[in-house]
Amino acid sequence: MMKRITTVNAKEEIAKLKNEQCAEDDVFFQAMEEVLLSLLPLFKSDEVYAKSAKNAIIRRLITPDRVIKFQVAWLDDNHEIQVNTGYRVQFNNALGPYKGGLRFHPTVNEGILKFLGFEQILKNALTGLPIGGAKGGSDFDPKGKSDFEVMKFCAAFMKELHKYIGPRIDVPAGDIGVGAREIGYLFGQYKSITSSFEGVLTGKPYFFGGSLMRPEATGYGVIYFTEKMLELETKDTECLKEKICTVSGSGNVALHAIEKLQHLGATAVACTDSKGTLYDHRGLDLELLKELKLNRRVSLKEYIKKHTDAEFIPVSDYPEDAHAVWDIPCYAAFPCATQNELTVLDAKRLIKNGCRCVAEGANMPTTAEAVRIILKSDMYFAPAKAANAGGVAVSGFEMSQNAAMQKWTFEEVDTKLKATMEEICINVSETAKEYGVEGNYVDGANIAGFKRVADAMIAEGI
Ligand code: NDP
Ligand code: 2IT
Repeated sequence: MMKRITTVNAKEEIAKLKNEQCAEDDVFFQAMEEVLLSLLPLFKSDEVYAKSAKNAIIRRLITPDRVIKFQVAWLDDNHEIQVNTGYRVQFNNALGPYKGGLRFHPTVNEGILKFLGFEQILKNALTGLPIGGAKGGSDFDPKGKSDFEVMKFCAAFMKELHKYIGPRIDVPAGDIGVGAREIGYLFGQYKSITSSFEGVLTGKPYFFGGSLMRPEATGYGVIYFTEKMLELETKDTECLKEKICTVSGSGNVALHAIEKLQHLGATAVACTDSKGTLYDHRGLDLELLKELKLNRRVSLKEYIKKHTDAEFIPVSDYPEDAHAVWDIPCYAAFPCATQNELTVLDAKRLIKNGCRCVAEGANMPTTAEAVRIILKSDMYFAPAKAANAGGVAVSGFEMSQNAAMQKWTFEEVDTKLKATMEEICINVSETAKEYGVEGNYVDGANIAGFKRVADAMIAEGI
């Protein structure tokens, strides 16, 4: 008899996974559990997805197609050989070539990349573009390394990775610790090894094939999504205007989110780095932040040398499970640094301080319990896989431009990005409504993304 996916099957699947997981897989499990629980309204009401059990869709969706793990040996400036581990998790290519960023950070391990690769499948599906899901990276720490060392590392990393990627196979991009500099070095090495100049990476510098607006895309996209969500929920088309906002992180995503908030007349008063929270009640000086974090790559603490009445609150001033940035009263909070950086204590403080909206720029920045608390409150919540999809969407646009040997203008890309974020937001909101969970953008995003991937997997067979 045909096995049907029911609430019971999905719960069994979660229990089975819990038994199988190892410590490294904690975050992967957290991401999967959220998705599987979100799918329950779909399984309950939509007969078509009974088929997904017959096709083992859930099992296939949560199992990467392959996990590639390799040694990266490189020569540092002292002529010593350093050894790191490199990874590429090619998760699912039902909708198109594997696609997703590379993260260079000392915390990187297989579990983190599996969580990120899994999220990427559904995020990429939400963009409506023909791209599958993947993630990769290394435990290499670019901090404190010379440009030459970063180049040597990137070359050594690509010496192995090039075997597994290609414009129609797998197209990596940036993530934490990987920006235009690293993508440039990776691209140069790919070109040297293969003698082929092709769109094998996105996020390239503009003058050799990058798309205008790719650096801005994720941060701007988060704000476009939030604006649309607030418009749908409150009917106010200028919800963010003149509002106080807080942002975590001070990297690519955070700084461009702050920039777009400023364009819309909001005041971003706080951001963070791994050392602490910067609070400038008059509004952040974005030009200085870009100089410190993107050009000089130094601590945010340097900011108060110029703005002496701003405050820098070191991480050590707060307990491990709470963060100063979420203790600052605001209308909207934008976690844009890393996973699990907005905890239960933080969520409770945001609610107590009257915050109305949390929108995730980072991947899974809110802990599972904190999400539950926020969803129960009267706050609006924009989940990462929908809200931060602007980065990969513009990566998709870069792939189109490369394939067609074209260059689109900044305005063209921006218009397409805004339209994409609004379409994702409407799709997520309507899907939530259709499955009886109106206003729950977490369930809406998971169901809408899943349906697109499951439909392709069923149609393609095994
Ligand atoms: P960057 O490397 O440019 O910036 C990361 C920022 O987060 C830095 O301010 C860094 O602080 C801080 N940070 C990183 N790790 C930690 C940590 N463990 N604890 C505290 N702070 C930390 O990365 P991005 O801005 O590109 O990425 C930020 C988030 O957005 C990630 O979750 C990423 O997966 C997600 N994302 C990125 C996209 C992109 O296009 N780049 C697209 C979609 C999502 P410090 O400077 O001290 O290191
Ligand atoms: O998490 C993400 O969506 C990214 N790091 C961007 C991926 C991409 O391929 O542009």
